Amino acid sequence: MTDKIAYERHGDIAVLRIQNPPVNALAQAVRQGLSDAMDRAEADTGVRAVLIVGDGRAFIAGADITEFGKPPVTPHLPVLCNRIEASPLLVVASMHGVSLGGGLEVALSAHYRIAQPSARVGLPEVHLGLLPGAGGTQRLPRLTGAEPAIEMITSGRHVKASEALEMGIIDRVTEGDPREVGLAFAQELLDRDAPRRPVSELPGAEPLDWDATYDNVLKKGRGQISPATAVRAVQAASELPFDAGLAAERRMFADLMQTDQRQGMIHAFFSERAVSNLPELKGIAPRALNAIGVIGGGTMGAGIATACLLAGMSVVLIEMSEDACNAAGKRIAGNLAGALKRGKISQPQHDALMGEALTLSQSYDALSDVDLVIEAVFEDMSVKREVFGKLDAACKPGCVLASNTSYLDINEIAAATARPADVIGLHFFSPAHVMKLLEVVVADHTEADVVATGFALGKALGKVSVRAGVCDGFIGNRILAVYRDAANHMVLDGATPFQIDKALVGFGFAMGPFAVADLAGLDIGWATRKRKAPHRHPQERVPTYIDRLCEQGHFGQKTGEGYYVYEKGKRGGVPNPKIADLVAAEQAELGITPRPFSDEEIVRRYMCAMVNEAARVVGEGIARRPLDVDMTLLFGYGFPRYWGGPMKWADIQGLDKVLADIESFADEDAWFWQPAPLLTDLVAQGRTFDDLNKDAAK
Ligand code: T1G
Repeated sequence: MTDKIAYERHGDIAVLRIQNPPVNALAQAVRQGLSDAMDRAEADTGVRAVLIVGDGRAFIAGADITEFGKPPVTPHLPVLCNRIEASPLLVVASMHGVSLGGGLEVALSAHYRIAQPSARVGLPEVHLGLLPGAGGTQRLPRLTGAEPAIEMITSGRHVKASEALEMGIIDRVTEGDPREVGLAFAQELLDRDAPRRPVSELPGAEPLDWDATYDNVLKKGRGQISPATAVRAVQAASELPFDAGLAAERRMFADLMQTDQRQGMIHAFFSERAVSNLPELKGIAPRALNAIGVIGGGTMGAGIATACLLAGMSVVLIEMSEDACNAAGKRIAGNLAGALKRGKISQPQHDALMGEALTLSQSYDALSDVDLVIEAVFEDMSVKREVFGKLDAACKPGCVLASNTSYLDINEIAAATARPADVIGLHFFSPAHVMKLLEVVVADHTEADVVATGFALGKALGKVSVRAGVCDGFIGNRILAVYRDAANHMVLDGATPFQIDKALVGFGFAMGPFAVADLAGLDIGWATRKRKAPHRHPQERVPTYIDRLCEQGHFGQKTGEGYYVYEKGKRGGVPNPKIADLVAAEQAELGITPRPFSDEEIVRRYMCAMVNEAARVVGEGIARRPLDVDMTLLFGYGFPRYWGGPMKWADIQGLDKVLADIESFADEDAWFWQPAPLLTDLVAQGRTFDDLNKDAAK
């Protein structure tokens, strides 16, 4: 018997308590312990029922994800679930906190289930590039029917106890200590001689139009395969006897385990949890974060204020005039109305946030008591320095002074104050109350507890916070500029912006770079090209055809015309016919003979440019670890999660192949395609980006 399961005898009931903190993951020792404890209960004279319950904050959060990719060890979970279900004793599961994946599958192998009102159940395996592999796709539809099961499995969502009761997944919802309510329920079942109810013996799921369902789920997955594969597994629960269905599920699970997507999504799972855990911040207490100041009430300022209000902080927002204050108030009201509509907040919460929690003012004196202030004014260094000078005078000692700049030098901004140690960059992404990414930009003099305060704010706002060093564009925008350049070069050489967008949507991005440029506004790129022109390297290729469009006042979606033409009230745009002529004119001017590009080559060049610049960013220490880059691109730049991020993608491709491609591209443009030293070194050492993540975790 392992120490992961505590065995207690309580009258006719054997209680099996799972003890594997923090979330009772079904590691080998837990599975072995459960199997042994079932044997013990069946051999324990007088025992008529078994109660399975979890210690700590959850029933079971699923299989132990850290075991994936390693050789599987017995007892295998599907076998254990069948063993539990087949027990001659009555088996009851008492669930609290989360019962996810293999955790819910263990509960479904019990004959009765009781749960706390706050409990949540789910089969989120698709978020790991997998499907439920211990009978979940066979037992759940037998309880809920095929459609609710497919919705639950392909969405991977956590279902509240009240809804799970309605769906027939659980039999009772009762408040109280999980062990006590479980014992009372089991005793009641024994007292009324309730029968064992193996779910596997229930009739299979009703038939559906499986191909249509499969195609629909595949389309929604935008290239992710696990949800669609799960449809085929539920189909087996409808068309095959239980054991055959279980075998089919097992085959599909094993196939998905071998996929790149499984690697990518598990990498994303652990990286999302590791990215904000910086060794150097261990034991460093953040400063207070009750009252927040925001300078500037434009889209970003209003979004940041909204995020802080939604996190329960009071906000003082400063604007230059009364009209501007009112406009900021309206933007925030609009954001909060949206949150109310999406059910993120209740009406009373909405009204409270629109009430005393928000102060709009034109005077910096109103900032005298805030703990942290975030500047979100126009992206101009002299304006920023002027604002920070005022903040230095107005804010209390110990107040953290943060800038939301998306590329300007934080050191230069900090130098406008007498307290550079209190200055940090907090780079939000638009819309700031929705986008999960927060770049915490650490300047030369930034104090460690100020960095800790930046991460604490990120956690409080529900953000994925990434530490970044100071350079033009920090992590995300710096890398974006380079892969965007690679796309522009391909346009000059013969690919159309529309083919490039289609190829990258095929790769898994929600939108291609040119559609994104139209969404963000072409004037931003235009301003950046103008800003960088004086320092441009003579060999740098920068297309000018799009400047022609900007000169005509066409800035994308906001003006109705950009790379695409947008009809009012219609989603998406149609390719702008003017682009081809503008490009052809520039090609003629530059003496370029356009050539065809395959979608594969487009994706390859785009990704190689991204990975190469990312390797520079890690090599220079702007990003601490490759996983920091991966999380930045996933949560701020729409990178498809099932690849795990560009660095994980590169590891999966093989860094030697990525380097070889870059070196071959350099034949045409040696200046742009200079291999990053870190990439060359890793290939020479036969190491991967993941090896660097592991080194950093030591
Ligand atoms: N395995 C291993 N470690 C896990 C884990 C798991 N299943 N779940 C959480 N952890 C670790 C996590 O890495 C972190 O570690 C700590 O626990 C706290 O987690 C056959 C194939 C449960 C909702 O997908 O969604 O069953 O960083 O920081 O925000 O069909 O964790 O502290 O070192 O996330 O409160 C299916 C995954 C598995 C659930 C808690 N289960 N976990 O969230 O804390 S596949 C899942 C979660 C499966 C079978 C299949 C969340 C949570 P560290 P945390 P949290």
